[in-house]
Amino acid sequence: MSFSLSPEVSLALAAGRPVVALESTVIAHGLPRPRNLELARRMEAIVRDCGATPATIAILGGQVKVGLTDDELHYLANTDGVWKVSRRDFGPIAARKADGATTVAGTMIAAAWAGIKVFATGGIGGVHRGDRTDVSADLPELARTSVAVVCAGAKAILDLPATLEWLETAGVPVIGLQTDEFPAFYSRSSGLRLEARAESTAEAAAMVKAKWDMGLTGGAVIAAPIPAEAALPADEIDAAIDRAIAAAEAQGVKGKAVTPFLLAKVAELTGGHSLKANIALLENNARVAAEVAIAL
Ligand code: PSU
Ligand code: MN
Repeated sequence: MSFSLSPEVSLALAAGRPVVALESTVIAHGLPRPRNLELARRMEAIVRDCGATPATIAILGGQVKVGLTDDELHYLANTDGVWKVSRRDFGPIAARKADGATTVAGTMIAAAWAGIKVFATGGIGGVHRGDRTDVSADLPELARTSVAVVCAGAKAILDLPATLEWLETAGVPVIGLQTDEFPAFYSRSSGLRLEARAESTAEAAAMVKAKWDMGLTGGAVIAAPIPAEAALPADEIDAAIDRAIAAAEAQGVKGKAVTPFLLAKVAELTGGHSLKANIALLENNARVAAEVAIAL
């Protein structure tokens, strides 16, 4: 079996205690060193402080690990050449016995295998603005795999209206946590209306549970806006995103390299403001996800 649980996660699941899955692409490809390792440790600590067990997911030597040791987190955060693993990559990476960081889609697959229902990330992937044929594998995964994903919306580098339309067609509920709008990752509002608003993490959990209790499979998006004090003004971030997308097109950046390239470019163009915002929303999402896992 090429999936394995850490002893801590295994015990928590066996005892029916709440567990929160955490992804590793944000560690290996989404944030610069050494902020990536600090953030990974911080998210685990927040989940623990809230009373749930964190399960960071990655692939080491071809083995899918659900729950990492601190040494493993350190390795992942500081090693070059770690694969970015989405659904299509599981077979090749297992056969090659390589190391990989899981995306939202990849993390959902491993969480579902382990029986973990809630997962915290920064922002889900979606339909890209520059090239609309570039649709993140996160979207079809949300349609098929029964895990609730807590995020601050889709990354603002994306085409947010097209991403929401995709989710609607695929039947994925998008639940706004104390908001009627789809949050825009670095800022709290996008102007895009959501139909499902939850007043609390308990209500968001109830909406997801009701879906699954009715026999409807597939995931859900729980969208928590970035905390107000960390949000960036829309005009500052929009200008940086436009320039980042133009740079990606000019340099011919393609495929799975697009998202890491844009995130790094936006961080550079905002003088690190976007990085600060990204870390604040990730920490907030860890707390929200722990509350949802406890309520479930
Ligand atoms: N959110 C972040 N930082 C990230 C990502 C999301 O704040 O690095 C990652 C997630 O792992 C997501 C991936 O699944 O980007 C999407 O990549 P792509 O667009 O290539 O599907
Ligand atoms: Mn893509």
